[in-house]
Amino acid sequence: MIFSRVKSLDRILESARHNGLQGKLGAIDLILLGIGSVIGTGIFVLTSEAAQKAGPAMMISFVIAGIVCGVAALCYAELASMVPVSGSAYTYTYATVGEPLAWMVGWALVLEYAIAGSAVAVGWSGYFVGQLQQWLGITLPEALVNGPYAGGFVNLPAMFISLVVTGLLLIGTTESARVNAVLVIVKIAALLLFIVLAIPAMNSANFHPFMPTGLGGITGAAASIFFAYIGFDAVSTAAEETRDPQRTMPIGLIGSLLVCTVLYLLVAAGSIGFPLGAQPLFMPGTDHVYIPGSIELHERCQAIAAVGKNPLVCSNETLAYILRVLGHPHVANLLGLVAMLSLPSVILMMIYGQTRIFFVMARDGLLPPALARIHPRWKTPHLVTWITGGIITVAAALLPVGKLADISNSGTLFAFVMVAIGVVILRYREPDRPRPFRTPMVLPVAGLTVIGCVGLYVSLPRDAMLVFPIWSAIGLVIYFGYSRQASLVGKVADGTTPP
Ligand code: ALA
Repeated sequence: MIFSRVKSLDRILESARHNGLQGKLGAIDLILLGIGSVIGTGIFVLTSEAAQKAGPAMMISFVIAGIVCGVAALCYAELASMVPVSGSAYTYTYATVGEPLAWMVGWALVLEYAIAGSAVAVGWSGYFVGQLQQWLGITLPEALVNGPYAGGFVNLPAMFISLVVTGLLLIGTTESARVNAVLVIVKIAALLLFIVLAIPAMNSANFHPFMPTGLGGITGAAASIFFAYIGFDAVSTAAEETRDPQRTMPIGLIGSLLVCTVLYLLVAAGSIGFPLGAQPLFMPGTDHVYIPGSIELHERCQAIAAVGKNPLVCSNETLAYILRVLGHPHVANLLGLVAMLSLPSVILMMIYGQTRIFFVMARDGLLPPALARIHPRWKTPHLVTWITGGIITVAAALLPVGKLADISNSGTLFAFVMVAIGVVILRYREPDRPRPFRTPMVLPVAGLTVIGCVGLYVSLPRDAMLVFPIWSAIGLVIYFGYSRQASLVGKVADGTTPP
């Protein structure tokens, strides 16, 4: 039963032709869309969490996570160019292994996109709070800028930004894509400025000890910093709004990931080499490091700050902090401002990706059809946008950034595995279907994707690892309780609806 109800590719392409969405985006728009969703909280904030887990060896963690995303992107590119319709991994799974697993992927993508949106909103909040202090001298109460798991009550700035971005998306894609393009350019400029100032100031002595937490620390940091790379697949969710998607999809996916990987490695090197280094904080008398985002680490950081020190791993606005230590306070404030202005574009892409996946699932009958309704004036799926915005706002209000990122990673890793399996199945099942982009060395590349994703998943903290099976179990109850009966593909198979 688990491999039942495979949706034919021709049928998928046919239903996309009557979608109501408009094809407006070109290759450059897609690369900007990709970079817009990839560069965000991961590099601007989670660099310090990666340092807390792996120390200077986080460089290796960045490389591992980049390789896993690189091979996954090669698989995505083949499917996105063959099946240029909204829905990304969900749609590909529907066409390869069938409805139950497609539902599971769609359900897992809620973790990827919605929870990632929340993580970025919390990352934004850190920069916002820092900027308020730097420019206006205003310090917001701790209880109102941290959720309960990070020693506060509610993260108000994160809630605020989630709601603003939801409103922006309701107005429509074109306006949002244009704003996104400007912000991406500013964001890249800020990272380049960081690299230009931090790399020459690097001190190689700070790279020792290189692996203070051993191999376990490196894989743990890779599983978390994986978050910094996700989002490139959001490009594929925009397929139905793209001109000439067969050509532009692979360019958008691989191009955006390449640009980001190069920038990340340089930023990571600069962060390790700066005068204070990137060594983790150990619990006194043990060889265990504090868990990033935990109340214990928060308290230890406050105690250290009270005596006038502030290690990298305690900073909520990592890159700006490094520049301050390097003696560039104005550039640091500028970078903080850029992060504050540009991270919302990442939230925007996450909500955008999520709404389009809900939209396609509703169009397939797996979610109530009202969700696929398009707003008459704005031409956007307004109901799903509100629902997604609501989920993101609540999660951002309550949880710390690292936990949200880890949870998001667990769903993403599952989706990547299904895409890698899907690409191989389709090679065997439909070898003659035109493939504008072919994944090179498909078996080793898909195999590496699966092994890499499973390896990263088992390296996640235990609570993040547990969220995924629990979330999937809830998903299965909804599938067998509602979606299986309501599915259009199912109705065609039963003969209740003509094909
Ligand atoms: N990769 C995106 C970020 O780091 C989700 O914010």
